[in-house]
Amino acid sequence: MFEITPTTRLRRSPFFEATVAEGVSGFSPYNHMLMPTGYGDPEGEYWRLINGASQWDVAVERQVELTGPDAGRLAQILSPRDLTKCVPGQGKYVALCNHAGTLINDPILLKLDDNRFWLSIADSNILFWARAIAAERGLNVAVIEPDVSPMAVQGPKADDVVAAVFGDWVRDLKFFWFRETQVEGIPVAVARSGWSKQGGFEIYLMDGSKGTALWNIVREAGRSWEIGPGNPNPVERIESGLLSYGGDSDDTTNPFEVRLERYVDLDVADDVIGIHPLRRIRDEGPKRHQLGITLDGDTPGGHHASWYDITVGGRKVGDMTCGTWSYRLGRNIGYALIDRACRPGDRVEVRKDGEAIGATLSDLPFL
Ligand code: THG
Repeated sequence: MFEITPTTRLRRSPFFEATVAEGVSGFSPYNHMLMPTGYGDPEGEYWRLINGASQWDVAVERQVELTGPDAGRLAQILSPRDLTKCVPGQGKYVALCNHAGTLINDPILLKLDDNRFWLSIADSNILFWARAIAAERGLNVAVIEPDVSPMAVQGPKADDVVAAVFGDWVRDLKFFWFRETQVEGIPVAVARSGWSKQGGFEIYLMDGSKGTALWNIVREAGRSWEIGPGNPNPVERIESGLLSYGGDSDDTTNPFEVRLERYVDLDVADDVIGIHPLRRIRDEGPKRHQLGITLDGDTPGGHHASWYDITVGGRKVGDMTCGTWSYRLGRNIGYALIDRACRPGDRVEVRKDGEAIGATLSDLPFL
């Protein structure tokens, strides 16, 4: 076997040492950083997320800060979701598109005040993109990466853990809303957020030298609820229907194809990037859509590291973009990015390692 050679271009998170102390067993590059991908017990880590509290280093969700008089204008130009009603302390899930209406990232936008926003990004370079757009549009705004690193606490016990650290006010936070505060002198923002459907929070560390300290504060507070380490969980997120940008999307995917139409407001201003092609795609109807797919058989299969062709009668109709063994369903499930003519209930084949595996399409989410 081989190893990934360390370089300064594959940045470590402020929580890196803490995750090593927890026994991290793997990493994957994400946004030019190392993202923990497990702690040696995939099934145990899954059930901890479903039944308890799971602590994640998600500093790879890097922040792009927009600051200045035109920060709000730039945020709206970048996002085809109407932001006029977004107020300080509120976050929103947004679908960034390019000039062709192709999805280029799906960040959470946090409005800190009228002149300051964070885009908490998925895996693509939005710092370069936002700077280029700001310059081309002549906007008075600085685009920088602040010293901000998210840590997630997810699962049904997450409310108790995070309330034990910060107080009961966190229980009243609405989804994607956040508040700036501090714990033992460490500056943070606490948001109800996270890439699972089990509920929970994200704690945005605002001092990268305090990663281990913050990790251990949460870990200690979580003892009573048997908190333990985890990571954005590929099994739970597929069961729950969450999108993985760059995993389930390719270089031509638009938001309508991957169930993000709720986040596209077609009547935003004409200067919003991609809005013209998005209006046209909406009128004509997207060519593909995203469905669930369940493989025949009940032998646990592995995770996907590539897309597999989906065929009907030997003809390719789409791609299986992700797949996993579902512990709760006892089946191999995944997503299909597939011709609009294919419908839930249809039978298809997945071409995997020279085999044709029978499968059935379904609506999402699975659970
Ligand atoms: N946390 C932070 N930044 C992130 C992510 C995160 N950046 C990248 C990536 N994850 C963004 N992707 C998503 C995708 C879906 C959701 C959150 C982040 C999500 N969706 C819910 C749903 O689809 O049901 C609810 C959306 C809504 O109600 O608007 O939660 O995890 N900091």
